[in-house]
Amino acid sequence: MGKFYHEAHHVAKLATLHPSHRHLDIDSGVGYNKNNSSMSDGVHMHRRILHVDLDAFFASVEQALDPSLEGKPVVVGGKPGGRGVVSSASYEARVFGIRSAMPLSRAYRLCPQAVFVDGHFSYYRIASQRFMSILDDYSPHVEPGGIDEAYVDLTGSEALFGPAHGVAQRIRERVWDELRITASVGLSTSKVVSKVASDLDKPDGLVEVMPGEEAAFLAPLPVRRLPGVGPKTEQVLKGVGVAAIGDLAALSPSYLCCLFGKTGALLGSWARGEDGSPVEERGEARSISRCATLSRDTLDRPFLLGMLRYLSEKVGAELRRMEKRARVVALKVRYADFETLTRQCRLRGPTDIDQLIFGAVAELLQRQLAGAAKLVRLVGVEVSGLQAEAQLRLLPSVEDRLERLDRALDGLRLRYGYDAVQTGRTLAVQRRAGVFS
Ligand code: TTP
Ligand code: MG
Ligand code: MG
Repeated sequence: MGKFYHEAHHVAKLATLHPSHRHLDIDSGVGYNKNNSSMSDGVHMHRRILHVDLDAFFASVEQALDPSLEGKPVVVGGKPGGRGVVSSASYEARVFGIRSAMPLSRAYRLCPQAVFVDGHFSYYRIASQRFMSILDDYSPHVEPGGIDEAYVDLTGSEALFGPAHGVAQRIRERVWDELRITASVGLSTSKVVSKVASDLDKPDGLVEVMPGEEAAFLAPLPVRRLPGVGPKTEQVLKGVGVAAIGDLAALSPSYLCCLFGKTGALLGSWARGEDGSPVEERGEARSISRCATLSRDTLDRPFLLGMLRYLSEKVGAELRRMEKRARVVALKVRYADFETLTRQCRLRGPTDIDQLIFGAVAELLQRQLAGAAKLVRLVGVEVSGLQAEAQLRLLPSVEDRLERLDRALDGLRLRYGYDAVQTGRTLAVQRRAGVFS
């Protein structure tokens, strides 16, 4: 296994914090319009939307994991004797006509010397997450369109990152640098046009469609290139003499409605390069929680506080990993008779600091247990009201120092395990309950 992927989930965040921008000799791809200037952006405020899609994704990860597969035809989907289909074929395999969704037996007949692998889905997940987090560095508006592709809205980010074309190029370089996978990018004023563009010069391509050129760009392409046009739609269109997207664009909305119902009109607008749909933000986690059922029911305060400290640290580490801060902290208590309650409080400001989360939850516990007689069976810590990390403060504060300390501990624990560093409180818990094993 490539060491790189082996440790991928550990280094993911480091890589994002310290982006490497080493120059790479990557083919810069073709531009549909050689004039890459986006001077008109300031005047017309055209949207600048990228569609980024990784090339031969599963097969490329296999090649990155095992360098002996580099440059070889690789087919992911299973052994050739199997009854499955190809999920991904490297571009070296595509030369032989092998494509996704083709029966493996047929792929084998086309290219018996290809390397057939079952695939490693957990690595595809890791690579996908790392890919998405690279995109997150350039825009808050990143909408995944599948495991290996996403739309990125760069509108208005020129002052920060420079022209969108350069950002597209940097993203491609970083994906190669950090994942050893080539990415193809389409850049235009809409999702639909960028999606078509990213597919046009695969692999390792970058195609930019200038504002105002959308319809002309699409017109000569076969209708199958348009999202939403599958084999059936293609057949119907062929039946009425439509083969190119330009022919489709010329049909009236009412005629398209007759052919395809409501979606017909939409197809017509897409064919003209008209698509105002926004890049949706990702459905993010709304809360983070960790709880623990105690090894025995208890009312022992130091023990319960130690456990809450441990859970606060877990929640805090997850917040820092997600680069989020929380405004609301909640305590969950389940008593021995299974009565369960949640108490929450709002913090003065959003935080990702273990000590502040613990402080809030400890206070809630003290209040909750004042005068309580029932033994506690489970405790939990939950944070919500999540928001992106605040901007840097001008002057370093106590909080900044605490946060730096927490992050340093996160790093140590990633390498040496949770037990490597403990506070007095959690040590007390470990001695008594052995909970961290
Ligand atoms: P795609 O991006 O459609 O294909 P790809 O990345 O393999 O190749 P391309 O260079 O043309 O983008 O799909 C991404 C992954 O999804 C692909 O690597 C494997 C999986 N997949 C399947 O399992 N079955 C399929 O039929 C398709 C199309 C994809
Ligand atoms: Mg792909
Ligand atoms: Mg894809």
